[in-house]
Amino acid sequence: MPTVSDQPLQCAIFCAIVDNFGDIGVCWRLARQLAREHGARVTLWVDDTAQADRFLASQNLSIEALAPGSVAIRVWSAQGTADRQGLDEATASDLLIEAFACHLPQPLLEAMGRAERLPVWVNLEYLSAEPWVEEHHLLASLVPLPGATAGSQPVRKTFFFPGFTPGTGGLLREAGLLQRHAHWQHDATAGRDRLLRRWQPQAADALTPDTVLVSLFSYETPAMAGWLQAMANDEVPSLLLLPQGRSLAGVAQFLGQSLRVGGLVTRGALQVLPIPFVSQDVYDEILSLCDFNCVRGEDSFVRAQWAARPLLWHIYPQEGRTHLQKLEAFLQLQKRQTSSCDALQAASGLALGQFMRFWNQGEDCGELWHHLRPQLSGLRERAGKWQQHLAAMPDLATSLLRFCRSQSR
Ligand code: TRH
Repeated sequence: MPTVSDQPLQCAIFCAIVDNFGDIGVCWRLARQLAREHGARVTLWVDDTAQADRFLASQNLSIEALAPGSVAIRVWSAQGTADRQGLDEATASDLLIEAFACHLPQPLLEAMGRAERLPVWVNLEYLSAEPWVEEHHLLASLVPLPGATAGSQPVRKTFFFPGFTPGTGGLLREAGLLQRHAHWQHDATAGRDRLLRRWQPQAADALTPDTVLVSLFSYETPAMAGWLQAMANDEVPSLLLLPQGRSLAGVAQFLGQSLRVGGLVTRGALQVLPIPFVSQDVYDEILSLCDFNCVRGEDSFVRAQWAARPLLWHIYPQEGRTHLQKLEAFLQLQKRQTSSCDALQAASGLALGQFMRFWNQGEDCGELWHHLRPQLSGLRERAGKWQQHLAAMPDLATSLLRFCRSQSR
């Protein structure tokens, strides 16, 4: 049985980087919070150092420069870890997190089979608002370890689901995050000015009080052109912040020209400002200061909810269009939870839901945007209520540690 003493909690997180930055983005955020707020010694095991390096560079970090005693980043593969010591350390941890069902390497399972004391072993699942998540959260499977001594019992691996309701593990939310948003939003005009001057003073100078500030971090979709055209045709100006990534090609195609960071492009009432891929902390500030955020995958989607601003979720496309069910589950849950909103806010919530369905099915959203854009202030209030509702639940890192302690003696 695992034990957790007064010593700092030792935690190993195994992350397989499938694509993009979502897997490492979530694991890094969790690792950092466990270390900073809970004093844990965390090793984040990644299977792709090149991608990890790229991600850390975007966070102005490098593997070598990580503060000793907080989070260490090391490499694993299906063959195990670089040396035996790595396997021993992971086996000796108090909490072993297998992120997104990444399948621990066989040599580690064998080392666990030989160990006298085992960590609390958790499979951290993907985020979903589907109702079955509550039923599956904290279910365990019994895993027979290879090479375990005769008569030894299979080991419990617990499925830990992030989620939006108290019956789940909650969402990643570090201490002070909501206060930071409140601070940024307190004087949003000055904040926007400061933010834009980082990349293009001209964009800051052109900003008017009625400019709709939008951020776009999506996957490729044919829905994009109609939305951009609607902003270009609108009677109020929009400024689109476009971080480097997969949205770029679609916007460039719409504009009919190549784009470079800091190069402001104007089409009618729409201005487009390509910006660098910034650190997670600066990205939070962008989400906070924009009137509307298009986000994707898992982590940016969660961060936009903490920013309490209306969002468009470009959900990670899955085979068999199961992602559309996930989108619907989220929309329905949000509708139920914000039922105390007044009739206007409720109606604007429905319009936003429709916009997300169209976007995720690659349909033209232009007309919908004309209808939606004037409702942004009502949607903002609704997003604020949703943020408060979510913040009343324990955050994911705290829930994980509570679970770990409940399993220890
Ligand atoms: O990158 P994503 O699409 O990630 C994922 C992965 O594709 C994964 O395989 C899939 O399973 C999952 O989605 C559902 O989107 P996500 O989750 O939003 O991750 C992006 C990360 O990048 C997030 O941590 C925020 C961060 N980010 C920055 O640090 N700077 C930036 O400028 C931007 C735009 C994002």
